[in-house]
Amino acid sequence: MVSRRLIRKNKTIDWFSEIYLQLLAERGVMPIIVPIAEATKGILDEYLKDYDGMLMMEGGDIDPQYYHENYDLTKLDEYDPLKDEIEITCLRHAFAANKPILGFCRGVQLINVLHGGKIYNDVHLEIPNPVLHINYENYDSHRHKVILEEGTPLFEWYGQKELMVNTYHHQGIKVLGKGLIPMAHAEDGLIEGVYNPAHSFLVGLQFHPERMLSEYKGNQKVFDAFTDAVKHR
Ligand SMILES: [Mn+2]
Repeated sequence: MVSRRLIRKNKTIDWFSEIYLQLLAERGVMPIIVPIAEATKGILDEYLKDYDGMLMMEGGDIDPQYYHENYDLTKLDEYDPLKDEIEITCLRHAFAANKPILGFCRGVQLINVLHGGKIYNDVHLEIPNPVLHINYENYDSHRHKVILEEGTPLFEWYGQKELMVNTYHHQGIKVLGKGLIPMAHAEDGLIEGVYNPAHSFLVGLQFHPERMLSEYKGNQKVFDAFTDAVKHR
């Protein structure tokens, strides 16, 4: 898991959504957080020799160079080339080593890029008649519908065809990467969940089960499935 650098009260802080730490620790998995620091690059290879799985969380926009598009970098939100570089190094390693991978929000977008897919720079501008994917006034209470695909791990975990999910993203999967299977989509057609059946465990969700834990039993099952894969390697 890689941290996120934010400016708070004019100071740079390394931030991490602590609910992930709790959910993993509750399942007997000790999370290790990789800091966004220049020096991390020099020691990353050593640490990538011994780990059991990779969780990629939310964050700012991915540099479009990683999906071969030219875009005005000044238009990106929270552009952090060092975070991009560190996360993509980690993900490529976990992918090549067939280690369990779970991604949320930016994490699913990174997974898509890893598979050669492309990203919408702004879903609300580029998708015709988009549903609201982010409510800037209130991230936590926002919900929109997703429709699950039967026969996928996501459907197995939730056991129902439709969910109302918490999302807060302005980017999203535009062209699905090779080898990824869609598991859920919003009513505007945007893919909100993917997996790669050829990998030991590789799941990406655009929505946030960790922020709506009391609403569906399936939310916990997402983390059960990931940590089971991590522990049984
Ligand atoms: Mn959404």
